[in-house]
Amino acid sequence: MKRLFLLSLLLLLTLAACSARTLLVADVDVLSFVDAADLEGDLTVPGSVQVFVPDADGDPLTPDGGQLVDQLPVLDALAGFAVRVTVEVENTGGGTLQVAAEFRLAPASDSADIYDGVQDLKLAEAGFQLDPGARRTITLEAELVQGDAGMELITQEGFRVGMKIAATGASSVHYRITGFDLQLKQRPFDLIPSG
Ligand SMILES: [Ca+2]
Repeated sequence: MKRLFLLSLLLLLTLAACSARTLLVADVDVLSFVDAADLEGDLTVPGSVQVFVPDADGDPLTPDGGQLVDQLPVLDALAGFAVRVTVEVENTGGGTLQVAAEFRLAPASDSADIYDGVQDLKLAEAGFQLDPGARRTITLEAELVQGDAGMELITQEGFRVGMKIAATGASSVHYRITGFDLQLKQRPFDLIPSG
């Protein structure tokens, strides 16, 4: 898995008005850093199957450290964090499936498992029934501001993100991550070097 370096993101900083305050916003397209092979796959569902993406340990069916986002010079004083992930799922078999998905945030040190509730945090989840032949897009969204649980997980050492997609039933499913966008927000004052 490629590591996600954000030093160049300083070039991408754009001014944005937010609630009458000016924030510097770094937009990160995580998909552009993830190997294409990690973005989609097929699962046979004999009962219950879970897939963890992006994959960090060579087996998408086992929990791992997800995607490390590091080298974060803009995070001296983070004012906000937002994420929006879209995953397309299609029931390619003959049985009805129950599908559930969740998005997790973890500190850089949580390298073994960002899905076990130790150090990490679930920021968003969704679930629904998927009939044979049906296709649906899951959207997972979350936004954090200063003081929210989870903001302390994002430090100069970086942070980790990932998704768990679970399917239950007797069928098969094709999944594809179609969007994975992060926003890191900081007040301009915080960017002034302290010397
Ligand atoms: Ca963990």
